[in-house]
Amino acid sequence: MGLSIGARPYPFLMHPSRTAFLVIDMQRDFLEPGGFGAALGNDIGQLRTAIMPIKLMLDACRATNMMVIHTREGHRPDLSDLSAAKHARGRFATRIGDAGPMGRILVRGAAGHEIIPELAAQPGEPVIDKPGKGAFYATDLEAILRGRGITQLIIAGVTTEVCVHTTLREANDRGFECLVLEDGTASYFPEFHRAALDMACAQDGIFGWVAPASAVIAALREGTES
Ligand code: C5J
Repeated sequence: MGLSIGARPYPFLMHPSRTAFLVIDMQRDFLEPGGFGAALGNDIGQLRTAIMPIKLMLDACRATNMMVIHTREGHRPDLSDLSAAKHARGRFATRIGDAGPMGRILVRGAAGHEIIPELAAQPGEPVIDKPGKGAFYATDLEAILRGRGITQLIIAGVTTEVCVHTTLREANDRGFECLVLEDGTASYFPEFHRAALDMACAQDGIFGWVAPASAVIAALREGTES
């Protein structure tokens, strides 16, 4: 029994009561001017295409009581959970922990660390603060998912080839079935976005499935288990 979703490389059988919608790092620091993404020289406009598909998916999950979890990449104010290697990466003037227009970059409590207002978490939706790229590294995400009996993840957020892909791989190795939303993810580099999605479902689903948000939303709305 389950809901059949048209996906690559073949239909995904979703069981909503065992599925969580995992929204990765839709933070002001990545999507708004003056944040970490912009400080690294990226065109933040590339990421904003993911906002509406995620919003529609959030609406559908909330209407059908499907579990929603958000993540935020960032660090403690004393930066004790920031490795020297991550801190030193890149050769830009502004680094993690430095002051920016939205407060200290990628630091918990700063305005830039918050989820963009359009996609803010609702009461009861866990928000996982993660110091790494993967959402399972140094977090209690796995315990929360296991505690709720979750076996399937619909993954969205930014960026496709960095935090989304790292999380997809971590989840895959932990035995979760994963579907990535192709229009609910985005990259500063469109060619990386396309390649990351192709990599996710190559070899008959090496890491999982890929589908547009509309396919998942239609199945959820229809709700007819096959
Ligand atoms: C990056 C992320 N790209 N959330 N973080 O540094 O993908």
